[in-house]
Amino acid sequence: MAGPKYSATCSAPVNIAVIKYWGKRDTKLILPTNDSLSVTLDQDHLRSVTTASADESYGGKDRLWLNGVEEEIAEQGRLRTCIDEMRKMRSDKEAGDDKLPKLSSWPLHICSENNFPTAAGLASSASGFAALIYTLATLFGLLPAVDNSQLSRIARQGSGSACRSLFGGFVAWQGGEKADGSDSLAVQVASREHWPDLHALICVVSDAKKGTPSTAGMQRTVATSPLLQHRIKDVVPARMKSISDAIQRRDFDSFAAITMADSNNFHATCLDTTPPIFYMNDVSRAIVQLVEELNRASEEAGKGKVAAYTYDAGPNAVLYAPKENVQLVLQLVRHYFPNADFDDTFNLLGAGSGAS
Ligand code: 2P0
Repeated sequence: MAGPKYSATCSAPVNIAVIKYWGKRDTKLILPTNDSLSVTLDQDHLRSVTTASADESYGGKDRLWLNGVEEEIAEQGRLRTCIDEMRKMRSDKEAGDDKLPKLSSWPLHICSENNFPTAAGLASSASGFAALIYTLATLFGLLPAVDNSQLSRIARQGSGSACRSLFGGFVAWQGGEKADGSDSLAVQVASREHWPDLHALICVVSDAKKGTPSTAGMQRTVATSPLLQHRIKDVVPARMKSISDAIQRRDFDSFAAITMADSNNFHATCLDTTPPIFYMNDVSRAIVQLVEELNRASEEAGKGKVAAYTYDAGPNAVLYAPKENVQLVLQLVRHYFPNADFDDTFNLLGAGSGAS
């Protein structure tokens, strides 16, 4: 039997924030309490690949398979919102050209897969929603008239961090001020090619599922943490500017100092939450000490920082380092943590170009 006439396959990589998103001012539209900034990783290593097809013969409803298993598309859910928004864009396009096939009125079949084990404890919602939105934009023939920032506004409603995976390189999510979310979108700060020397290492400290899911955890922080208010008003705005400047200058020392400070500030707000949220474990903290010690010794010898650590809503360490330091960092981490499971360490040489 012939396949569907209209289908598209695209992929999007994972991104790792250096200025963290933590907190929503609107939970339905997914509008953040602060701006954030991330590095999009290499397409070859950690990415979601999505195929979407539209066909009149599919019958009543849209269907979704995640890593081969069919999932329910909840009526009030985020996925429904994303599909509806993309369909509306297609329907507007069809309204302006009656020769276009009416894809907007046909059911969709969507299959999404990650090329990394979900058990690795690495967030897949960012790459997953970015891949979904880019694939639907391709299927519906919306590109390039609709640009990636416009698409990021929709990906954001799937999962906040997903808006940043539409772009490669260094990406800011401008939180925006408007209540309708129209100014809450991602922009590229610098391309990957701007700073090819910067590399990322992911150390899988634990592949256990995290205790507090981010969506629930961040709203508990919004509701109870006085420190978060300080972070939103006084800490993040200055850091967004200084880390963007550091990226423009390819200044690793400043980039590393801000990245580590922001990771620590984010985990401090988690600890300041009632009841407190713990994402880092003893191994995570020992890696912090190792990197701090490496940097101190290097700076004492008149050289720059060797690496920077950052931790998301889990114990796994992401280390950023100039290429020349990657092997040293990898060797030291393996040497000092021989019993930890670093077999899953991803050596990310290079970073990708966003959704494609
Ligand atoms: C980030 N994280 O900036 C931060 C750092 C975790 C720690 O974005 O509720 O999965 O889907 O918008 O995007 C995790 O939050 O949350 C996250 P939702 P998301 O990468």
